[in-house]
Amino acid sequence: MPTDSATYRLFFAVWPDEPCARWLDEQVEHLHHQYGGRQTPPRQHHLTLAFVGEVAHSQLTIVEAIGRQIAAQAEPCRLKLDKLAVWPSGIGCAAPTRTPTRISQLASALNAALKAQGLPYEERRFRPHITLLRKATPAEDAPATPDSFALLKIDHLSLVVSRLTRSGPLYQELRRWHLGPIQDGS
Ligand code: 2AM
Repeated sequence: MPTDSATYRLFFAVWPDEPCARWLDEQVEHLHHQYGGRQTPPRQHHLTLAFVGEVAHSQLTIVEAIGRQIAAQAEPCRLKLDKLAVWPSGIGCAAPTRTPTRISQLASALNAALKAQGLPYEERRFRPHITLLRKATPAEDAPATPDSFALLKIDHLSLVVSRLTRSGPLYQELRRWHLGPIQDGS
């Protein structure tokens, strides 16, 4: 049972559907073979739209209200994942060559709403990616362009809590809203 002093490490994200998740699983294998590192466990791949950070239990309802409102104002779209990268930070990821404006706007709207409510928000430029590896060894040779791509359906918004454990972060979806006008009163 949460107490008033409990804090939650939160972020807003989108989860891949089955075909996209399978494509990501294949790419993890390629990338891991070449760059090593720790693989993101299966079923934990996600696209972070806005990282919130630590918030108090009492602020949870405000974050939920932001998610519900922004999701209702957004329109579904798709993100074409067509490249792999290994960043100097050791993150190996799948990413889009091009980011549709709707997705950048969704990320900006979330961050602006968090800021307006005095909540923590991400100030760094939005760089859409799905983390596949951590602690990978970057090399001079960038990963080859995959011979296929996946379409990530941006049709919902999830509020996720991240719990740091000894074996890495564990993610739990707290809420999920469909993008577009509210239909079921949720
Ligand atoms: P990453 O995979 O590139 O680390 C949960 O930690 C999710 O929030 C991850 O997708 C993580 O991205 C993302 N994230 C974005 N900004 C973060 C930050 N400042 N600290 C931790 N995670 C962050």
